[in-house]
Amino acid sequence: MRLDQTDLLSASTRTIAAKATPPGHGGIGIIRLSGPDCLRIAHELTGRQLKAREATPTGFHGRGGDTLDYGVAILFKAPASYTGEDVLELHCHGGPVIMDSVLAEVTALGADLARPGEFTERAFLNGKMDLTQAEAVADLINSQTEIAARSAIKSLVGDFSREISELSSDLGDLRVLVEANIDFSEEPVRDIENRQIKKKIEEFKLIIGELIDRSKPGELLSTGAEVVLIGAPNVGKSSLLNALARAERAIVTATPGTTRDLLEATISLEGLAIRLIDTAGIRNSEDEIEAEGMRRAIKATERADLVVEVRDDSQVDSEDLNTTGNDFCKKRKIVVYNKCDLTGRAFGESEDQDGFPAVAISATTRQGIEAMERALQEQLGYQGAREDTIMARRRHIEAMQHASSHLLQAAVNFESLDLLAEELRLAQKELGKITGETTTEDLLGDIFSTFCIGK
Ligand SMILES: Nc1nc2c(ncn2[C@@H]2O[C@H](COP(=O)(O)OP(=O)(O)OP(=O)(O)O)[C@@H](O)[C@H]2O)c(=O)[nH]1
Ligand SMILES: [Mg+2]
Repeated sequence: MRLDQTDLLSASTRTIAAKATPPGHGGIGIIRLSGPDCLRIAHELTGRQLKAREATPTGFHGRGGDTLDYGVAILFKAPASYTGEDVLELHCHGGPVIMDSVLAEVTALGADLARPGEFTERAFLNGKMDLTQAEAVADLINSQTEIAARSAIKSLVGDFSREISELSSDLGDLRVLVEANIDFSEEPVRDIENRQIKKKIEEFKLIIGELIDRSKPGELLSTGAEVVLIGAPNVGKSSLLNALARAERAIVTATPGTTRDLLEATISLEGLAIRLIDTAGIRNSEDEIEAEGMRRAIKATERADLVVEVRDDSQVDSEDLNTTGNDFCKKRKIVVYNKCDLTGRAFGESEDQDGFPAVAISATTRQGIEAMERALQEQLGYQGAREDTIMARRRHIEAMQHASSHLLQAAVNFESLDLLAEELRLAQKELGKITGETTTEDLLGDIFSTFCIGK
């Protein structure tokens, strides 16, 4: 259900303020306010009556009469603003001391510091955007690759919402047809209508299936993936990280036990951001620092999306990782045979003796690295973003899957019009969760709390 008028009123009684630009030194720093006190605060701070949507060069004055900064103020009158409320932007000089003093003044004049995502939350509550668009704002800000940003923009302008809304509205039409039949249930449902309804349900299932397929790469795009490189000392984990990152990020030496702590590098494979984590080599060691490094390495594999087990192909007798008591086999894993320039093993993708996907490479000559990149994408389930990839989140995909299983139930319960109507209603409700027509306060809290402050 869209939140009703009383919710809107209570949301807008507080005027909120936050820095809208990142901390640090910059040419300009913006403080943004939203809420009913914007006009009054603007007047008290600048001594002027601001005209809407006009950039006004002005001093920002403290209550004691001192000038805190000289900048530009812009007022956006409700409802033509980002949040749908009165919004005031104060463009200051971008230094932390100045920004802090102007923000402190604004709060002394009655504004509250905004919670993370509160501006966008208000935009949602005031009907300026639906929930997928609000989420796309965060995804756009957080996007780590150009392709991720492009997909987020499509969701932001409402492409995904539009597809869901159209589907939901068509589903609504079908419900009307079915429910009309319930009302006249003493009359047998005409065959032709029966066939029509069945056909429609099948169509909806196909459309949702296709939307889910287009969303899956999008989910990975928005979150990125974490891949941990693990293996015995000296097998070439750090060399592999450097080869994949195309930079000398990690120290490489011929001495086993070179890497002690976790080291990260982010790479982009066809728009997918992958956080690679290099780790300390696993072996039996009395060294306290090395032991802590290994503990961290094993911990890193627990939260990783994929483990890459690197083996030295020129040292066939090297200790098997699984004999060290750590069973990495439960994880999604790729085995990498490294140093194949020394052994002559054919470069490229294959399988290891336990059936794990394997790649033969040389981290130093870079042979097999492209096959390695392909294997990473395959094992992460990323087929590359297409023009129509949807920047989806897990909750969107789950809602679509639920809607799809209600449609399946609808088809099963076809003979009972009551059950059929109920399943269609539930399917429509799931779609409503995506755009935020049917949401709980908890869900909204979860979503907006992950935003940055000032957005
Ligand atoms: N010939 C050859 N040597 C390699 C290859 N990859 C790594 N090496 C060498 O193997 C040695 C160890 O490489 P590292 O990348 O430091 O190995 P590591 O697994 O990170 O080692 P630790 O940090 O000690 O666990 C270095 O002397 C590298 O130059 C390769 O593909 N071919
Ligand atoms: Mg290393």
